Amino acid sequence: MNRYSHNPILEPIGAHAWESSLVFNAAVFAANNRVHILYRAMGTDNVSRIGLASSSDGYNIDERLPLPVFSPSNDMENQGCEDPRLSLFGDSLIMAYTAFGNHFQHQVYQIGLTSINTEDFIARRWQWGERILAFPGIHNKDAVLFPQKFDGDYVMFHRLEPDLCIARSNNLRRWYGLKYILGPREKSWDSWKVGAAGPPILVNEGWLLIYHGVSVDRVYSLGVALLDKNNPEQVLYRSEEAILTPTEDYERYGKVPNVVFSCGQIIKDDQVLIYYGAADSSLCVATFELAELLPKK
Ligand code: BMA
Repeated sequence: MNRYSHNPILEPIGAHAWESSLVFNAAVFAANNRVHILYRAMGTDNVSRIGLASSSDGYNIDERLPLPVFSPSNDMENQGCEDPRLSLFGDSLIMAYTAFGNHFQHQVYQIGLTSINTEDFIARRWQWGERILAFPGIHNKDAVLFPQKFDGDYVMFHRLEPDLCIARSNNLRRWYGLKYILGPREKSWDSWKVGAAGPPILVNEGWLLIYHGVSVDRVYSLGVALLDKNNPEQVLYRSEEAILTPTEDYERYGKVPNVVFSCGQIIKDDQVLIYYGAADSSLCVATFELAELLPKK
C-alpha cells in the first residue's frame, strides 16, 4: 500500500464560498481516460454541496469546476448533501448520498438517491434526475448500490447504526428485504460501527467490499470484506486488520481528527486507487495491489 506522496490531492479553495472550509469524501468514476471525482465540500454556511474535479492519471487534478454540481434542493436536504457514492448501470449513473435536513418536525440524516445520464455527466451537463428518499424519515447513511442487479433488483448496502445492512428494490423507491450483513467486532479497529465505502468490486473470488470501521475511541479506519458472488448477503471473509488507518498528520488533525473515510475507488491494472477523506478536511488517495486486499490463499 502506498499513500500518494503529494496527498492531499484536493483542498478547500478560500475564494469559493461553498468550498472554502472543507473538501473531503468523494465518489469516483473512471471514463474517457479520466477519473471523475465528485467530492463533498463545505464553506461558510456549513452546508455540504458536491463539487467536481478530474484527473487524467488518478493523482494530479487537472480540472476543477468553480461551482458545485449538486446542491440541496428541498427541505429534506437543506443542511447538506453529503458523501456521494456512484454506481454505473448501462448509460446511467446512480448516486446515493446522505441527505441532511428536516423531515416534518425532526432533523435527520437519511439516504437520498438520484441519477444522471453518463453522457451528460461527461459533458458536464448537470441534469440530475428526481431525488428519491430510500427510507423516508429514517436515520440512515453510507448507502451504496452494487454495480449490477441481482434477479432484476437493485441491491444496496446501507447503515442502520451500528451495522452494515442490505436492501433490495426493483424501482429505487421501495426498498425491502432489509437484513444485517456485518457489525462491529469487540476489541477491534471496527468495534463501534461500520459502513460501506465505495461500490463493491467484482473479482474472481466474489464481491470485494471496502468498508469503514469506527473504534470505540473514535478512530475511523478502512478494512475489507468478501461476499459471495451470487449471494451478496453471505460474508465469506473479513479482514482482521484495517487496510488503512490514520497515521499521517493530514489524517490525524483537522475538522474531525483521526479519520480516513472512503466513498469510492477505481481499479487500474490490478491496482486499487482508494480515494478517501482525511480528517473530514481534505481528499487523499492511496494505492493498493488488488491481491493485498484479498484473503491470503
Ligand atoms: C460519518 C459521516 C462522514 C464523516 C465521518 C467522520 O458519520 O458523516 O461524512 O467523514 O462520519 O466524521
